[in-house]
Amino acid sequence: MSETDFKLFINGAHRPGSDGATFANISPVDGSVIGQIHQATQADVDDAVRAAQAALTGPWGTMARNDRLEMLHEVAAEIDRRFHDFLAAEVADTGKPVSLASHVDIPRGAANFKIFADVVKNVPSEFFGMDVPGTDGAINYGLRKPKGVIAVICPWNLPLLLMTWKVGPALACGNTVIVKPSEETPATATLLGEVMNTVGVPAGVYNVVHGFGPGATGEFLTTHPDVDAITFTGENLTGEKIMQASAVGARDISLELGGKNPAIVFADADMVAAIEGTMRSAFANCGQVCLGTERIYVERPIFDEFVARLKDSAEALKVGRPSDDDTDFGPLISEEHRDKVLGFYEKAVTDGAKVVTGGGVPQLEDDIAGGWWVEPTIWTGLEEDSTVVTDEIFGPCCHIRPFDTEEEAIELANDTPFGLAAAVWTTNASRAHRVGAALDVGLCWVNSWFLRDLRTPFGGSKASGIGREGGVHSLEFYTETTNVCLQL
Ligand code: NAD
Ligand code: 6OD
Repeated sequence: MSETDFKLFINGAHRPGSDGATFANISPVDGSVIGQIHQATQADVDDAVRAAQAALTGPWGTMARNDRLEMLHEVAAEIDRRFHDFLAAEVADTGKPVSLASHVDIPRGAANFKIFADVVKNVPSEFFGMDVPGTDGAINYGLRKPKGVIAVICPWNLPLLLMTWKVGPALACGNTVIVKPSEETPATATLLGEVMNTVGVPAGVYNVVHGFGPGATGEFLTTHPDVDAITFTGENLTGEKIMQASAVGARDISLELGGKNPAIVFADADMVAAIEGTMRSAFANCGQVCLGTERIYVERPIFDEFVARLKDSAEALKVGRPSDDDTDFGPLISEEHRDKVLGFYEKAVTDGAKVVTGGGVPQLEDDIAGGWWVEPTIWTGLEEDSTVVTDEIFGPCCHIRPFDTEEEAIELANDTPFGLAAAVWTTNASRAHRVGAALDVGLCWVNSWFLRDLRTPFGGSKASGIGREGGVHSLEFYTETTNVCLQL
């Protein structure tokens, strides 16, 4: 892949879009153009779907399962071998610090292939013996078959991690995929095409179509009648549109959507751990993590200390060039997103917030001052009905409010249409179990955050999504089960 040219990857080959249209890939760090992205037309999407269908009945569909799973281990090994290419591509697209991408994004990109190859190998299907009077009985067993051609629609915040989180299990289950990366982050999906070819994954198994969403590549893909299932990560309104598209033909869908995630910090918490964990959950990836904390409820006796310590830690974050080893805070993804986040920073002030720290744009050296930077920001004093406290901002900011009782904290945390993730900080084990069970979320971390075991169910409750992926739950989504009932 040339660094400045992000082509489609269809049927095993990188190629431009059929009408030659491209658009610019902009660096979040300084606003410069880092490349041209080739845009897929309806005809290109049709080609990709045809290639994916052909691969299902061709060498991929007929390959022995163990050979297929072994091949996915080789994909992981090749990502590891080209670690620095993936790292450079991800950092250039997103502006995230190398210190983060080298520990989270790229290793998970490889792990998503290995772990799901092993899940498919090791998870048994169902079996029921059955009494049938007057006979020797019957046996029932479940056969898992690939669902077919899967459309994988991805966001920009963790491009390789979130794409392979779906492509890994989809391929392990024997499907073929067409990936539509975010228009902001085309690079690692494009690069993965090279890996597939190096390893010998048959043409048509992994395809990439670049472009925008509504009325463009994304919609061409999700409305394509020969796509058998759609897995989507992104914003709620986009998810609703894609769900409408999936209704045509009654195609299966998995939705991983937004959140407005709470953290609850009890007075008995380990303060050092709670501050360290909340620093990550509020500010990692410049706050652009769907699981991130934007509402913090702190038990009143430790409220002032918690706010003061979080402020000191936020002010100690090293904002700067992603390539500097000591940088731990990068820019937002785009100018549009920066304007949205700064709009919330203004709204917080209008709504009467006390700005504990941040609230603006940091002073940076001239060569990077043109990027999409904002300050890590902490507020107190807002009412719970302020849109700053109710709406997903997806930026490096949080509101902190005191509480007096466990019941009050649970009620505040649950008072949202979202239900993605929560973090609870306490050293009281009974309380940890009690609160973990009472929170209406798909994921509840206690004394931790974003600690991932890929065998566990992952997804959102309420408006934060439909379905679970991870471990056996991914197998449920990426396969069709046939029950074979055999009279003995
Ligand atoms: P987005 O919804 O704007 O875009 C996601 C993808 O959908 C992009 O590839 C886009 O081109 C495509 N798209 C947009 N409209 C489309 C349409 N009509 N048809 C088909 N495709 C379409 O989301 P984003 O801004 O890229 O990502 C940020 C959002 O993602 C946040 O809300 C965040 O919470 C959410 N997110 C959720 C999870 C999770 O696991 N629950 C993980 C990461 C991000
Ligand atoms: O860790 C994962 O598998 C996952 N899907 C993380 C999502 C992060 C959201 O930004």
